[in-house]
Amino acid sequence: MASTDMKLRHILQKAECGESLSSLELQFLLGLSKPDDLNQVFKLARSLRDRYFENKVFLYGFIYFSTYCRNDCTFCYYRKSNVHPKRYRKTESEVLDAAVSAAESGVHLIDLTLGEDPFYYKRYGFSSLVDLVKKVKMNTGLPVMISPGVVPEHVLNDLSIAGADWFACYQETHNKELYKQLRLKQNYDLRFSSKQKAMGSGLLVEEGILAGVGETLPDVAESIESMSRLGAQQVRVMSFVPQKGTPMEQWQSPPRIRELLIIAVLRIVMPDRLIPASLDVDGIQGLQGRLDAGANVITSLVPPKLGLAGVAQSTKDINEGFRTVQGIIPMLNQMGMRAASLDNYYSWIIREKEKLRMLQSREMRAL
Ligand code: SAM
Ligand code: MD0
Ligand code: SF4
Repeated sequence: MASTDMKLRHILQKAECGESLSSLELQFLLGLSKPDDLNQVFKLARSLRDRYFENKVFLYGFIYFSTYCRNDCTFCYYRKSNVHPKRYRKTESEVLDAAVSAAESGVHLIDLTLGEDPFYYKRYGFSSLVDLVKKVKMNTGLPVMISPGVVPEHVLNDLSIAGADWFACYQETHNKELYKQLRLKQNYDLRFSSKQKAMGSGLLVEEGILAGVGETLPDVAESIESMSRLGAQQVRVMSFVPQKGTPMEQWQSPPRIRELLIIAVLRIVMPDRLIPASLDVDGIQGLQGRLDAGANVITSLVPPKLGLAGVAQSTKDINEGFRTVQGIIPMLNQMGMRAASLDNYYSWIIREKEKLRMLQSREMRAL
């Protein structure tokens, strides 16, 4: 047997037994390209996922309710200086209608997302955000994720008290030099520590990276290790999609195998974490590949016809109703998978919050 085959087999065996992998081993996996090798990695990723989650996936409804932003991220369509996007800020009752409609369609969670909209950073702005979370939770009875960008610590606390379950905030890369080129004039450490603070407030955290923005394989390995050290409950990767009117407009979107391999390696390193297959990159077309790579959450389901946008794909598949529970169920079933029950999802969240509390009290005692 060739020595790279032996090496691959050895690494996958270690991973299967729950042994941790070195950075070089992660890089080796991330650098594979032969179809047969890739299939072995995906197969292990799926079997680890099934060990913890069987064939059940969680479904997240996405509500991008304000597309105003004070930041100028080079990769993002909604960066402040881009003149192309339609800017909107949905009213409270519009958000509630969208959330209820998503809940009725069968999603397990409502993800309330916004740009760093100056409206919320002004006096009393954050209290209206906190209020919105409370009302979405009351009106839908569902777990809520909030993706507001970096907010002050007391706001994280208030959001948690108001009933938010998750704080999502993606570092994009854990290479500080690269970060500087992506999130212009945004403090790396502040963004990273907001996630630790969120956990301190009892919130579950989603961390994530972009693929195809100039990162190297050692960068990706470093990111995966960083996400694992952070202890994020949900970890994601999304392929960069070039956006009109931005400095990265002329870049190419990376070959999808890169994102798929990263999903698989995330699953191998963090087998019991939630890992999204986002519909925001390739729409419904890209779903099967991502689930086959080991993802167990479908995100960016958007209620159609309400004038709501996606992020990386601002309109793709939305009004056609493909980014809905109904739109994806046939494909799930074809793959032998199914939507989890809401009870399944609630139990997972409750268990993770309990772990978080135990960790916190242990840390307090150690002080
Ligand atoms: N404004 C908040 C923030 O930046 O944290 C919330 C929005 S956040 C959910 C938007 C995320 O979508 C980014 O963190 C990035 O990972 C992803 N994203 C944005 N533009 C993208 C693009 N062009 N291609 C792929 N992913 C993109
Ligand atoms: C997604 N478009 O799930 C959404 C977004 C924000 N928490 C998530 C990037 O792909
Ligand atoms: Fe604003 Fe978020 Fe886009 Fe950056 S990624 S420009 S913070 S909406």
